[in-house]
Amino acid sequence: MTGQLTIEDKRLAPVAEKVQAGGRLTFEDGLALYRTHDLLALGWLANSVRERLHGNVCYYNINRHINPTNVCVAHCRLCAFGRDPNVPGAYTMALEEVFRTAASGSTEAVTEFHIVGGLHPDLTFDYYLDLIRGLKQRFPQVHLKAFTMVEIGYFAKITKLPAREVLLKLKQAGLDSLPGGGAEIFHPRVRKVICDHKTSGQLWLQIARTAHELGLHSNATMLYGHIETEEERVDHLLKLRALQDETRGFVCFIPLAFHPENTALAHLPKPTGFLDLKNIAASRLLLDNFPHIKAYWIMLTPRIAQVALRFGADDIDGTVVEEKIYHDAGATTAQGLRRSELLRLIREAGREPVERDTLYRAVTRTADGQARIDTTLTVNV
Ligand code: V47
Repeated sequence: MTGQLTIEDKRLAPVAEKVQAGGRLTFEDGLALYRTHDLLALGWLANSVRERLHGNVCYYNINRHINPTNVCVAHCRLCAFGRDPNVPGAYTMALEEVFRTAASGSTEAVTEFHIVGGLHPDLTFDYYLDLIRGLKQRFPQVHLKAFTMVEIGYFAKITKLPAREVLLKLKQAGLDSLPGGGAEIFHPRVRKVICDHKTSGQLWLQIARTAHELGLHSNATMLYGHIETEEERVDHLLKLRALQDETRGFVCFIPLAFHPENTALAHLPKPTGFLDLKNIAASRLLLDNFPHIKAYWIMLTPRIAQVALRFGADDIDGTVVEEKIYHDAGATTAQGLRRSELLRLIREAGREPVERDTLYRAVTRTADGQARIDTTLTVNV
């Protein structure tokens, strides 16, 4: 493999040797990945790991996002989605509306609902339990990936229950796994500026640990391209890697590009395509114990997400149907994509599309479009 790799940046050479020998990268190696401009060498290395793990397969899913409320007490500077109650644009769905929304907008049977929302000052924890129960009752075949660690921390606060109890109650109600949002950058210097009142990085990790201990898988994210340093990115990734060594509960990592429009950080420049691909590649190389790296097309744009499939990513996410968080922050991508469009992106990149469920089990479709999940497969770690 070395023969095919031309390294322009000599600082990458020892890192490349380590990667090719299957070794674990250090903090300093991580900095070298972020500091290089030799994007092709970086991408080649990440692609070699991606192909070692997943061959030519690229995963996608048929999913639907649901955001029950945008009312939020956190007022994060990074966010354009949250609203105060009773201001123009603020909304909170009654449960029947959530159930109606869940059933709407998809042309074929979804296998996942991705449910996240604001930290609402008045909704009780029962609202969320009833939401999960109601969805499970109406859509028993759909995987419920709901509530970030930040929302779980907030439910613990309003109920005065330990996070473990909150998670257990949600699990009993029908919660299947948790999405990866709210992680941002764990370092307190950054959190103080971009999401001052949010769950700390340490608590985010602790809640993820607890969820994994209870048998709930989760994803993880990192929000990049705002005020964070390269050191803070590497620190974030290595904290995730350390927790994954303990629990093996993370399924997928999603680097999220910051969209500044309509946020209190609107003066910051937008992240570039170069930085997007660097983050995909660096995370594939540093997170050696994460099974999957997702190129979330909504935030990367389908164009960059497609290229990312050759820079370390093995997943392009899904149909989504209705995205609000990025679109409130000025995303110009579509709110959803049809399966045929995802297939085109994947095939044109020379990858073999495989429909998956949330836990990366292969999905086949019956003649009438219903999903059949291959339950003999476990999470592909
Ligand atoms: O936690 C909020 C980010 C996240 C902005 O688990 C912003 O499969 C950029 O976590 N610009 C929510 N980002 C999205 C998320 C996610 C997305 C897709 C798949 C999965 C998964 C998880 O979006 C938030 C925050 O980090 N965010 N505002 C913004 N202005």
